[in-house]
Amino acid sequence: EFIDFIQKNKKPMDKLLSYYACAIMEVETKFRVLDHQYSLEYDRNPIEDIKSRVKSWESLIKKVRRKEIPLTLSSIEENIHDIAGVRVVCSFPDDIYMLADCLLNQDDITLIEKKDYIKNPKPGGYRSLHLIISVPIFLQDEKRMVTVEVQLRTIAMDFWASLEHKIRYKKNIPEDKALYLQNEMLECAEISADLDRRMQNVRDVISKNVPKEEKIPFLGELI
Ligand code: 0O2
Repeated sequence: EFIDFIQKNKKPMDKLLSYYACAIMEVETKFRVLDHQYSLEYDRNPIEDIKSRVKSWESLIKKVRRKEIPLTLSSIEENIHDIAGVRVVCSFPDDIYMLADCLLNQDDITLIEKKDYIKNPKPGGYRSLHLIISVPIFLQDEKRMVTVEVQLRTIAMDFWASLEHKIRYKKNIPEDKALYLQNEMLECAEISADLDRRMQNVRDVISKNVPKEEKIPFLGELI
Protein backbone atom coordinates (compact mmCIF):
# COMPACT_ATOMS: atom_id res chain seq x y z
CA GLU A 1 0.00 0.00 0.00
CA PHE A 2 2.79 2.42 1.00
CA ILE A 3 5.03 1.58 -1.95
CA ASP A 4 2.07 1.98 -4.27
CA PHE A 5 1.28 5.38 -2.72
CA ILE A 6 4.86 6.60 -3.10
CA GLN A 7 5.05 5.47 -6.72
CA LYS A 8 1.76 7.16 -7.63
CA ASN A 9 2.44 10.40 -5.77
CA LYS A 10 6.15 10.93 -6.35
CA LYS A 11 5.84 14.30 -8.13
CA PRO A 12 3.25 16.00 -5.84
CA MET A 13 5.09 14.65 -2.80
CA ASP A 14 8.38 16.13 -3.94
CA LYS A 15 6.58 19.41 -4.58
CA LEU A 16 5.08 19.34 -1.11
CA LEU A 17 8.49 18.66 0.45
CA SER A 18 9.97 21.59 -1.45
CA TYR A 19 7.45 23.89 0.29
CA TYR A 20 8.76 22.67 3.63
CA ALA A 21 12.32 23.40 2.48
CA CYS A 22 11.21 26.98 1.65
CA ALA A 23 9.56 27.39 5.05
CA ILE A 24 12.83 26.29 6.70
CA MET A 25 14.67 29.06 4.80
CA GLU A 26 12.14 31.63 6.08
CA VAL A 27 12.41 30.51 9.70
CA GLU A 28 16.20 30.20 9.62
CA THR A 29 16.46 33.74 8.27
CA LYS A 30 14.25 35.03 11.06
CA PHE A 31 16.59 33.50 13.65
CA ARG A 32 19.71 34.77 11.88
CA VAL A 33 18.26 38.29 11.84
CA LEU A 34 17.47 38.10 15.57
CA ASP A 35 20.96 36.78 16.31
CA HIS A 36 22.55 39.55 14.25
CA GLN A 37 20.53 42.30 15.85
CA TYR A 38 21.19 40.97 19.36
CA SER A 39 24.92 40.80 18.72
CA LEU A 40 24.97 44.46 17.61
CA GLU A 41 23.05 45.50 20.68
CA TYR A 42 24.62 43.32 23.37
CA ASP A 43 27.94 42.27 21.89
CA ARG A 44 27.31 38.52 21.98
CA ASN A 45 25.49 35.91 19.90
CA PRO A 46 22.62 34.07 21.59
CA ILE A 47 22.60 31.40 18.85
CA GLU A 48 25.43 28.87 18.68
CA ASP A 49 24.10 26.83 15.78
CA ILE A 50 21.03 26.22 13.61
CA LYS A 51 20.43 22.73 12.21
CA SER A 52 17.51 22.15 9.89
CA ARG A 53 16.11 19.22 7.98
CA VAL A 54 13.14 18.16 5.90
CA LYS A 55 11.95 14.75 7.09
CA SER A 56 12.98 11.97 4.73
CA TRP A 57 10.28 10.02 2.91
CA GLU A 58 11.33 6.92 4.76
CA SER A 59 10.78 8.35 8.24
CA LEU A 60 7.69 10.23 7.11
CA ILE A 61 6.05 7.01 5.95
CA LYS A 62 7.14 5.28 9.17
CA LYS A 63 5.41 8.01 11.19
CA VAL A 64 2.24 7.82 9.06
CA ARG A 65 2.15 4.09 9.75
CA ARG A 66 2.81 4.46 13.47
CA LYS A 67 0.19 7.17 13.94
CA GLU A 68 -2.30 5.35 11.68
CA ILE A 69 -2.90 8.47 9.62
CA PRO A 70 -4.92 8.13 6.40
CA LEU A 71 -2.59 7.78 3.46
CA THR A 72 -3.33 11.01 1.56
CA LEU A 73 -1.16 14.06 0.98
CA SER A 74 -3.61 16.41 2.69
CA SER A 75 -3.88 14.25 5.79
CA ILE A 76 -0.08 13.94 6.00
CA GLU A 77 0.18 17.75 5.74
CA GLU A 78 -2.49 18.21 8.38
CA ASN A 79 -1.33 15.61 10.91
CA ILE A 80 2.45 15.49 10.75
CA HIS A 81 3.89 18.66 12.22
CA ASP A 82 7.60 17.96 12.03
CA ILE A 83 8.11 17.50 8.28
CA ALA A 84 10.12 20.73 8.47
CA GLY A 85 12.34 20.89 11.54
CA VAL A 86 14.52 23.79 12.66
CA ARG A 87 16.75 23.18 15.66
CA VAL A 88 18.20 26.27 17.29
CA VAL A 89 21.07 25.68 19.70
CA CYS A 90 21.54 28.52 22.17
CA SER A 91 24.24 29.46 24.62
CA PHE A 92 22.06 29.91 27.73
CA PRO A 93 18.55 28.86 28.84
CA ASP A 94 17.35 32.51 28.97
CA ASP A 95 18.28 32.93 25.30
CA ILE A 96 15.80 30.17 24.41
CA TYR A 97 12.83 32.05 25.88
CA MET A 98 14.03 35.42 24.55
CA LEU A 99 14.29 34.02 21.00
CA ALA A 100 10.97 32.16 21.25
CA ASP A 101 9.20 35.36 22.37
CA CYS A 102 10.80 37.41 19.58
CA LEU A 103 9.77 34.84 16.98
CA LEU A 104 6.21 34.48 18.24
CA ASN A 105 5.75 38.27 18.35
CA GLN A 106 6.31 38.50 14.60
CA ASP A 107 2.99 39.16 12.89
CA ASP A 108 3.37 36.53 10.14
CA ILE A 109 3.96 33.70 12.60
CA THR A 110 1.08 31.68 14.03
CA LEU A 111 1.68 29.46 17.04
CA ILE A 112 -0.05 26.10 16.70
CA GLU A 113 1.38 24.40 19.78
CA LYS A 114 4.03 25.02 22.41
CA LYS A 115 5.62 22.15 24.37
CA ASP A 116 7.97 23.24 27.12
CA TYR A 117 10.11 20.22 27.92
CA ILE A 118 12.50 22.49 29.84
CA LYS A 119 10.01 23.42 32.53
CA ASN A 120 8.47 19.93 32.23
CA PRO A 121 11.20 17.51 31.09
CA LYS A 122 10.19 14.17 29.56
CA PRO A 123 10.43 11.17 31.93
CA GLY A 124 13.67 10.06 30.26
CA GLY A 125 15.27 13.46 30.91
CA TYR A 126 14.77 15.12 27.49
CA ARG A 127 14.76 18.92 27.60
CA SER A 128 13.99 21.43 24.83
CA LEU A 129 11.37 24.03 23.98
CA HIS A 130 9.23 22.94 21.03
CA LEU A 131 7.17 25.40 19.00
CA ILE A 132 4.90 24.19 16.24
CA ILE A 133 4.34 27.25 14.07
CA SER A 134 2.78 28.15 10.78
CA VAL A 135 4.75 30.46 8.48
CA PRO A 136 3.80 31.89 5.07
CA ILE A 137 5.88 31.22 1.98
CA PHE A 138 5.34 33.32 -1.12
CA LEU A 139 5.36 31.39 -4.39
CA GLN A 140 4.99 32.64 -7.95
CA ASP A 141 1.22 33.00 -7.76
CA GLU A 142 0.19 31.96 -4.29
CA LYS A 143 0.85 32.34 -0.60
CA ARG A 144 0.99 29.08 1.35
CA MET A 145 0.99 28.57 5.09
CA VAL A 146 3.48 25.87 6.05
CA THR A 147 3.92 24.14 9.41
CA VAL A 148 7.39 24.03 10.96
CA GLU A 149 8.59 22.44 14.20
CA VAL A 150 11.14 24.62 15.97
CA GLN A 151 13.21 23.00 18.71
CA LEU A 152 15.14 25.41 20.92
CA ARG A 153 17.75 24.00 23.28
CA THR A 154 21.07 24.81 24.94
CA ILE A 155 24.39 23.26 23.90
CA ALA A 156 24.16 20.97 26.94
CA MET A 157 20.60 19.85 26.08
CA ASP A 158 21.69 19.22 22.49
CA PHE A 159 24.70 17.18 23.59
CA TRP A 160 22.45 15.03 25.77
CA ALA A 161 19.73 14.61 23.12
CA SER A 162 22.14 13.56 20.39
CA LEU A 163 23.68 10.84 22.57
CA GLU A 164 20.25 9.67 23.72
CA HIS A 165 19.08 9.58 20.09
CA LYS A 166 21.98 7.26 19.22
CA ILE A 167 21.13 4.93 22.12
CA ARG A 168 17.44 4.95 21.14
CA TYR A 169 18.15 3.70 17.64
CA LYS A 170 20.66 1.09 18.73
CA LYS A 171 19.13 -2.37 18.42
CA ASN A 172 19.62 -5.47 20.58
CA ILE A 173 20.81 -3.79 23.79
CA PRO A 174 20.55 -6.43 26.58
CA GLU A 175 18.00 -5.62 29.28
CA ASP A 176 20.47 -5.00 32.12
CA LYS A 177 22.54 -2.67 29.94
CA ALA A 178 19.39 -0.84 28.80
CA LEU A 179 18.34 -0.22 32.39
CA TYR A 180 21.81 1.07 33.27
CA LEU A 181 21.80 3.42 30.25
CA GLN A 182 18.34 4.70 31.11
CA ASN A 183 19.33 5.57 34.70
CA GLU A 184 22.66 7.00 33.65
CA MET A 185 21.08 9.23 30.99
CA LEU A 186 18.47 10.48 33.45
CA GLU A 187 21.23 11.45 35.86
CA CYS A 188 23.28 13.07 33.08
CA ALA A 189 20.22 15.13 32.10
CA GLU A 190 19.96 16.45 35.64
CA ILE A 191 23.67 17.21 35.88
CA SER A 192 23.60 19.06 32.57
CA ALA A 193 20.48 21.04 33.59
CA ASP A 194 22.35 22.06 36.71
CA LEU A 195 25.36 23.08 34.62
CA ASP A 196 23.06 25.21 32.43
CA ARG A 197 21.66 26.94 35.51
CA ARG A 198 25.13 27.65 36.88
CA MET A 199 26.52 28.92 33.58
CA GLN A 200 23.45 31.15 33.20
CA ASN A 201 24.10 32.47 36.68
CA VAL A 202 27.77 33.20 35.91
CA ARG A 203 26.71 35.10 32.82
CA ASP A 204 24.12 37.06 34.79
CA VAL A 205 26.74 38.01 37.38
CA ILE A 206 29.08 39.18 34.62
CA SER A 207 26.47 41.13 32.66
CA LYS A 208 24.77 42.72 35.65
CA ASN A 209 27.88 43.83 37.53
CA VAL A 210 30.20 44.84 34.75
CA PRO A 211 29.06 47.65 32.44
CA LYS A 212 29.63 46.88 28.75
CA GLU A 213 32.40 49.49 28.31
CA GLU A 214 34.32 48.11 31.29
CA LYS A 215 33.94 44.47 30.31
CA ILE A 216 36.63 42.02 31.42
CA PRO A 217 39.13 41.59 28.57
CA PHE A 218 40.03 38.13 27.30
CA LEU A 219 43.43 36.88 28.35
CA GLY A 220 44.53 37.17 24.73
CA GLU A 221 43.70 40.88 24.70
CA LEU A 222 45.94 41.48 27.72
CA ILE A 223 49.04 39.83 26.28
P1 0O2 B 1 13.82 12.70 14.91
O1 0O2 B 1 14.64 11.57 14.38
O2 0O2 B 1 14.62 13.65 15.75
O3 0O2 B 1 13.03 13.42 13.85
P2 0O2 B 1 5.35 13.10 17.53
O4 0O2 B 1 6.30 14.13 16.95
O5 0O2 B 1 3.93 13.43 17.29
O6 0O2 B 1 5.77 11.72 17.19
P3 0O2 B 1 5.29 14.15 20.08
O7 0O2 B 1 5.45 13.55 21.44
O8 0O2 B 1 4.06 14.91 19.81
O9 0O2 B 1 5.53 13.03 19.04
O10 0O2 B 1 6.48 15.07 19.69
P4 0O2 B 1 7.61 15.59 20.63
O11 0O2 B 1 8.05 14.51 21.54
O12 0O2 B 1 7.18 16.88 21.17
O13 0O2 B 1 8.76 15.88 19.57
C1 0O2 B 1 9.28 14.92 18.76
C2 0O2 B 1 10.71 15.27 18.42
O14 0O2 B 1 11.37 15.84 19.56
C3 0O2 B 1 11.49 14.01 18.12
O15 0O2 B 1 11.37 13.76 16.75
C4 0O2 B 1 12.90 14.37 18.56
O16 0O2 B 1 13.55 15.16 17.60
C5 0O2 B 1 12.63 15.22 19.78
N1 0O2 B 1 12.49 14.40 20.98
C6 0O2 B 1 11.38 14.25 21.72
N2 0O2 B 1 11.61 13.46 22.78
C7 0O2 B 1 12.90 13.10 22.73
C8 0O2 B 1 13.74 12.28 23.56
O17 0O2 B 1 13.33 11.73 24.58
N3 0O2 B 1 15.05 12.14 23.15
C9 0O2 B 1 15.55 12.73 22.04
N4 0O2 B 1 16.82 12.54 21.73
N5 0O2 B 1 14.77 13.49 21.22
C10 0O2 B 1 13.47 13.68 21.56
P5 0O2 B 1 11.35 12.28 16.21
O18 0O2 B 1 10.54 12.26 14.96
O19 0O2 B 1 10.93 11.33 17.30
O20 0O2 B 1 12.83 11.97 15.89
